[in-house]
Amino acid sequence: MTDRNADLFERAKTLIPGGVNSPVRAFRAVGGTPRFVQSAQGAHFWDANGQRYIDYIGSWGPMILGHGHPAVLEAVQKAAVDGFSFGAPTEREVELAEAIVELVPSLEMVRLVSSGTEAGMSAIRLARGATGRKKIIKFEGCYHGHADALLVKAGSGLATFGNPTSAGVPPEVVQHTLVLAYNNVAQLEAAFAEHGSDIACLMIEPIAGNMNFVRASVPFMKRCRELCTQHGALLAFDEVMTGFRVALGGAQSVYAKLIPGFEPDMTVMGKVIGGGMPLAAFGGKRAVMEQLAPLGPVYQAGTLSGNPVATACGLATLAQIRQPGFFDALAARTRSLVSGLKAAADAEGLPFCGDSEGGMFGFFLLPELPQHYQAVMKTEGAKFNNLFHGLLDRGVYIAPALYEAGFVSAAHSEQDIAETVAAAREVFRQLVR
Ligand code: KE4
Repeated sequence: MTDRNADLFERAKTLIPGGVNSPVRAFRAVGGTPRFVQSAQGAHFWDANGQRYIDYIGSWGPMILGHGHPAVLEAVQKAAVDGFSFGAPTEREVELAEAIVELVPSLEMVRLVSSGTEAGMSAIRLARGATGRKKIIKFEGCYHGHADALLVKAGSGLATFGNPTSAGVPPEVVQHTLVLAYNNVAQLEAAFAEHGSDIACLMIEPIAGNMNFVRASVPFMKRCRELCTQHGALLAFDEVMTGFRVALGGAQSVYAKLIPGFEPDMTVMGKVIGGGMPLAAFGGKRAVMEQLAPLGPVYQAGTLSGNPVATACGLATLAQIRQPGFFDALAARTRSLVSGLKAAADAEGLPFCGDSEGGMFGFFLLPELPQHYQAVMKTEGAKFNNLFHGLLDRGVYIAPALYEAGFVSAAHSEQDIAETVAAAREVFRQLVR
């Protein structure tokens, strides 16, 4: 029997670099042949061979309701009939801005764009324009999209100005990007002591899903807030992954419960906000946001920004997740997955630790939860790759890279969780041999 995934991958590779339109999809970290998705429904998708998988990627976060939710499908179909794109303002953009500002109290205004990268890039430009400052702080292991200024890795000794992680990014472009270790208060304080008056913003993933799942500690997050306030820098939360995913109010609502009065100055959003369609956003206080064109001097624009079909998809998705009890149920289902995996790993004597918040989870084949990037990378890559393929062979699709988070949707049933845990137990048993 031919393997249509392999055939499609060979065809794709002659026309599309690496055969994919986003690198992580190529399975290069884990090896093997990517699964070409033919269709999806609920918590499952079917590949080009008709094989079913339980989907724990969900398009890397957007599909929080599961694939093909009827209310969302109906909203998108109706919007499409009314028009795909106008390049002119629409009522739904106002409705979506109202919903976002209502659900994320730190925001007074938002600007809709088409991708998380575009939102993050624009937020950085706005922070620099609004403060008149050049430097930005990011953390090793956090990913904020592929804008040049953010494609930096820590210098040789951390807390140096970044070195480009990508060819094509001139060192001059990243010379003002300071890369610090996540959860390292001493480095943070030293950076502000030295550069505080020239720092435009500190951008952080509050729960770092691009390190699989690493929480910013409360003391660390408190100091980020205090030092930004003290030095007049903007605290920018990159909630592209955590926004409307870990809680209705995003990760900032989680930290507001732990740190009285906490809120960021700016927020970058994406993924869930578009429900699977190309839609992202960035927002903040009015005084900062009104620096944006056409009002202010900071230019930012987009042909498909606030696209009428995408805003319909986002609004229909938000309408579902704001239903009473939605996040309680989702968080409980996600916790049951992580605790089931932990029990299975313990039963087989495999080092394993996991964590979750709302519908986002992560786990490590390590004895304890890592607090920063260097610790995350202590995971044995080969062991993770064997786990990935063992699960894939059993119809369970997790992220094809150890540094990526996982996502549970409202469509994942107790049976899906039970099947996943049973499959994992078999694979764990093989891993410890
Ligand atoms: P996009 O440009 O891919 O829409 O968003 C960039 C981005 C920004 N900020 C955070 C915290 C993100 O996680 C992302 C994108 N996430 C990756 C998965 N880690 C998307 C998957 C991919 O690159 O194909």
